[in-house]
Amino acid sequence: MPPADTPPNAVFVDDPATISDKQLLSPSIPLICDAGAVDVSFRNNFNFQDGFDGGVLEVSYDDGLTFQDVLAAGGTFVLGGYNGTINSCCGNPLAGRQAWTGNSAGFIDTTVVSLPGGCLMQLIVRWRMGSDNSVSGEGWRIDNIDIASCNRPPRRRPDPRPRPTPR
Ligand SMILES: [Ca+2]
Ligand SMILES: [Ca+2]
Repeated sequence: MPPADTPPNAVFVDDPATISDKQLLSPSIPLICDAGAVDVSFRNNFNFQDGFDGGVLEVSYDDGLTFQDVLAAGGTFVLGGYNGTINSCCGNPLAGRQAWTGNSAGFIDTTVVSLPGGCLMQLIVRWRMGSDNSVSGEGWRIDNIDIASCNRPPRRRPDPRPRPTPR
């Protein structure tokens, strides 16, 4: 698989033939009141043992105390959502969950997830890869991560039009 979408590098994790649970966390991002949706986008390149190893995207709104899948948190994939389910047979920590699995055959279209905004919360986004107890894959590469929250400016009232002065 190509090593990076934008040279020289990308985040990489291997897919071993043993049970593993590996995570990449974003910095803790403060969400202010009335913030709009949080959009997370990234480029995704994976080659996992199909259906047995895979990756998911999780989110915490309490500064890392608890995480849940972006879909359980009310997020929606705008592009590039999960493409399979992890088999429950063989010890994968992500057993039974929807995930990215199999071979994407290189970097695929930007994945975008739209997450609910919040008020005075600490948001952390977590990429998490789980593998089961046999058969390795190449792994997972992630590049060009962008996390954006748009707090729309308050609508301005149009200035009153000056009335023509009667003459
Ligand atoms: Ca890069
Ligand atoms: Ca495996």
